[in-house]
Amino acid sequence: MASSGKSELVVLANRLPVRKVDTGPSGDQWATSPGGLVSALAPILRERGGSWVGWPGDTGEAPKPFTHDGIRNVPVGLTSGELEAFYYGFCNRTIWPLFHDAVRPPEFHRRWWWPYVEMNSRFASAAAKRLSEDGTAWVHDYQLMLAPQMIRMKKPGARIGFFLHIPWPPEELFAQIPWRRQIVEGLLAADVVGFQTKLAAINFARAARRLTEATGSDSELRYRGRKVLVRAFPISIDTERYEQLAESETVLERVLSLREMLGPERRVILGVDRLDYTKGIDVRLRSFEELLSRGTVSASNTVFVQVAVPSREQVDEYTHERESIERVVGRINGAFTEPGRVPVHYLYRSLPVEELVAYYLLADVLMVTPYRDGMNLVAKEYVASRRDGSGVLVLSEFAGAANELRGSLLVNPHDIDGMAQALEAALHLPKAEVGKRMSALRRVVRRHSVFNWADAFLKAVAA
Ligand code: GDG
Repeated sequence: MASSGKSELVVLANRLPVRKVDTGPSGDQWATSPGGLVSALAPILRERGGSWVGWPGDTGEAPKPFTHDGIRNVPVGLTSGELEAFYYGFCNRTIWPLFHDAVRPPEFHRRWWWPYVEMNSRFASAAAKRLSEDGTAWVHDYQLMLAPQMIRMKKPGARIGFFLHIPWPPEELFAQIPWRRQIVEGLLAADVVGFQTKLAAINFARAARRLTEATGSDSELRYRGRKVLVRAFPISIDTERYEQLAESETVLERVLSLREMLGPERRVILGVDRLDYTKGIDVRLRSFEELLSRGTVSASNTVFVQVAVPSREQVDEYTHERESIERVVGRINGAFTEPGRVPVHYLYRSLPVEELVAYYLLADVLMVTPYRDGMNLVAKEYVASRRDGSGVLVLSEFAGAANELRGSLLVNPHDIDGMAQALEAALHLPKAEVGKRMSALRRVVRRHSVFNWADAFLKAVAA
């Protein structure tokens, strides 16, 4: 912390890195939220006396700034109306579908846009108040695309970095949004605009040249006399943590008991996703159904475990998606269950991380088949957990992770036959081939952790 009480580094993200676990007579009790981003940024923030600006997770008046585990948390409040319009509306019914190739039609409403502007301004003001004159602000994700410009206005001498966790859509799609120019201008005030993939970076640079007076190349734009670096910084995971979990006693014991319960003779296919219509859960299950109906696999020799973590249940498209997935699960289990052997185990809940890793270890095949995904960390976590070099990853060519994880079996998630074929191939891949592919995958994930990612991003912002 600088002597002025200001921070050299301020992170802005939709959520704080903590969640409230209790409110007692001694005040609110907080616990650090699990997740790669928090583990990567926490040590950097602690070292630099940094602050994290974010929403604490419930509506109403925001608590005063507080320090938890060595990090200064600066809560930004949202009323329930703002949550509805800003978060469930503009963020999750306009931007989210539009930026994921419009797999659901995005909705454009002026009544959602203004709360988006207002919330960005609230986050930016809270950050600017904390930030030293030449400090660094690191803004995260699609909820805060106007914040870089708003911070720049208050702190012209600051270094500002923005990282988008989701894809940036092709030019023709992005051009649909009525507020396209404001969004691009919001981002161009940053010194570095980072994306998961090169394609996303190129899409952004094209939009910037088309919609604003920005000039320059796909990797470096000039805008109002400043240089803006536009680059891919593929995010990763805390690789060591998954490697350690994968050899912990709790996890290994759980693997044994789950194997016993699922049927030791059965091959296990796994899917793990937030229940989101971008993740392609339905078509993935239908490709398994295809193999069951052809008799290639049966409930007695194969089981599909699908973990679907509840997400954005207030948005209609998510309830529809859930209903549609549950119909497919019911249909498959109705048609193919054999006494004591259910083909699809569907878990609509979040699991403790030890349980999750136990499933990673049980799975002969992991299917990650989103229609579009910024990166997909589940794929990388699976690879990190497979220390013995076994396991096959079936991966959508439309996930950012496909650029790096070349040892996977790549599929088009819209193609049921192609996916059924890939799944069958995955189940029958010769052992040597499995080992070769997994060791190629493990080299990538071990070489590049979320710590390297954060380091590379902050170095680029400081340059
Ligand atoms: C966005 C982008 C990008 C899942 N189920 C459980 C559980 N998880 C954890 C996984 C993983 C995380 O949630 C999901 O991350 P993904 O990357 O797969 O997907 P999104 O949530 O859509 O994330 C994405 C990411 O941001 C980072 O930039 O990769 O493209 O859409 O870490 O392990 N964790 C626990 N129990 C579960 O049941 N404990």
